Amino acid sequence: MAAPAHKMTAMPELSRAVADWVETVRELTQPRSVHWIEGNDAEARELTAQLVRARELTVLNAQEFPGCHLYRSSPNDVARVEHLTYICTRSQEDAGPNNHWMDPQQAHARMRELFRGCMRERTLYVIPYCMGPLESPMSRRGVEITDSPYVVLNMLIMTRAGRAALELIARDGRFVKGLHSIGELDPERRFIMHYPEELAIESYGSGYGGNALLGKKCHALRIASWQARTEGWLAEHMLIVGLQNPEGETHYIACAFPSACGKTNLAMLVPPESMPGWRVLTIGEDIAWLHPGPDGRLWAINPEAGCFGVVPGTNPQTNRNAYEMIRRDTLFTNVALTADNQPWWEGLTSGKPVLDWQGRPYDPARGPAAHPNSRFTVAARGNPSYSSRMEDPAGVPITAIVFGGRRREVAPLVYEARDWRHGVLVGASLASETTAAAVGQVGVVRRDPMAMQPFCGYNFGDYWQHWLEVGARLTRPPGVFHVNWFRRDSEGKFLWPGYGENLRVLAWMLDRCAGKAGATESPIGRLPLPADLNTRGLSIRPEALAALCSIDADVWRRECAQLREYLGGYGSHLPAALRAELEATERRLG
Ligand code: GTP
Ligand code: SPV
Ligand code: MN
Repeated sequence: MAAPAHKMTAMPELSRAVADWVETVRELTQPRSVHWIEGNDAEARELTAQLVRARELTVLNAQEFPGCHLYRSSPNDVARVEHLTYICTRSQEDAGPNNHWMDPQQAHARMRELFRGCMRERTLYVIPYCMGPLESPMSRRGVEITDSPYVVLNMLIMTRAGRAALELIARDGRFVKGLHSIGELDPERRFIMHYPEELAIESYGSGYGGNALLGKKCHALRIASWQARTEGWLAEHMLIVGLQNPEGETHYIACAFPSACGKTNLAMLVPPESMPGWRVLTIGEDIAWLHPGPDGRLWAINPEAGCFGVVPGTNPQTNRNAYEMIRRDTLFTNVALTADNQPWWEGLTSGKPVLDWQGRPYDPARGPAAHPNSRFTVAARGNPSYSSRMEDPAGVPITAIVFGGRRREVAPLVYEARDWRHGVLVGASLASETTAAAVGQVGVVRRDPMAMQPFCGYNFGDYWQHWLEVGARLTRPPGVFHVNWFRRDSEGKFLWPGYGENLRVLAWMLDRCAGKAGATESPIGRLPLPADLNTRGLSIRPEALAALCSIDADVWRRECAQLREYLGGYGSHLPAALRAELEATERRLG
């Protein structure tokens, strides 16, 4: 991406629009200096060295974890803050009951007071970035201004950032303006504001991932979902993965699971030994932008360039690819440390923590050693199952869409929607136990339609209508499925082994899409019988498998009643077709 230094123009000269905006922000925030991010390796190395000197980053054991660093956040800034995240549209109805709303003028006024003079003694960084391959017509650009060098390092990994992105902005003229300051890291002075009508974001008071890396959830989901609605595409909280079967045929699927419910792991799944010949090609692991193509299929790109993944639970048995990926050039946030400076987290089967995620001597009485939402930031290319199709400007065609939640009961291992319209209801019905990815209680079931509850930038009622309309334009729509890897027995143990074994379920889906595998009609959709799944080499009790492949009609009647009440909250915005689909399901349940 870097051009030879002697040929470079000063970056502000590339785009007047960006330079003017930076100047306005400089006057408001009063930084000591302004640094335009070029996006080359030397710059990243220098920023890293600077943070190491300032003791904000710790260099990890260079033999075992070469190029890796640890960052410890403020203990009160470890997750997304949904209660402080707002969609600021002129009309509250456009934001919908699914979002916190504030009047845009009121929000701007409030944020202006927080931002005033907030960068004194700090450097203001300008990060031009591109979401999606530089050459793709589906890509979109933005500029993040931040006073956090940690955020800069993350954005350099997570997006295509720097001069090349700014050149595209100069050509195209349009960009999302994202203003971020860590402020005082005071939870009482923290807001994440979105202005979809202005293509603008203002974030203050947090340095954590989704609150602060503005290209990610703020731009690529909340703002992009709004744009996607007006332009006829979809911006979704989905992984994208290619599955090559032993015959050499590859199909791509996109899966929407809520935060910390298995997208990264599925996107880089390691096939079980008893399924030889299968290959996994990772395209994306958190966000997908989906466009109807001229061939009537749905085409997907991954707007990101890296992964910001959950650390706990990662080990060579659960996911060898993930474990190998994070052993070099990785930025760890809030993990524990061993005596010889290796990162440590719950779920590792070797090593032992001496310092916890806050840098205190580890004391099990104070809770886990690594924060449950500790994260790794690493380039997508470091993944052993990385596929260069990720750089394809046309994206990849999608054969199946999979929704999934974390449900200890109710939802079976897998079921198939009857068609796209029913699939939209299945997506809208998604519910999942909350996780440590957001501040708040963990483990309570909440509705999380399409895994987008925290991320949809507009009224869910209008969003479901948009899904129906996108589907109507597809002559070869993907099959739609629902999965649950997280069913438990009465002792609280997972019924399904998960991880690599999930490929058995995915293989069934692809066979269904090809019209090959068997299935049984049920009131909620089509389920496999245990015999329809490839269970060769799988160690599972037959009763467990039978339980996973069945539904309890009473429980589902209750589930439908709850869904009906929830959907009713969207009033006249709820598409009639969804109400009709729900009624049909209720009739089938009797
Ligand atoms: P976000 O980055 O928050 O959007 O999360 P994600 O959906 O990418 O979740 P991720 O793959 O990081 O998984 C979150 C947690 O679930 C980790 O602790 C994983 O070890 C665990 N997990 C992932 N897949 C499975 C599975 O198939 N079964 C079980 N039991 N746990 C899983
Ligand atoms: C999630 O919470 O869904 C994440 C992490 O992927 S964050 O970037 O913080 O949104
Ligand atoms: Mn996510």
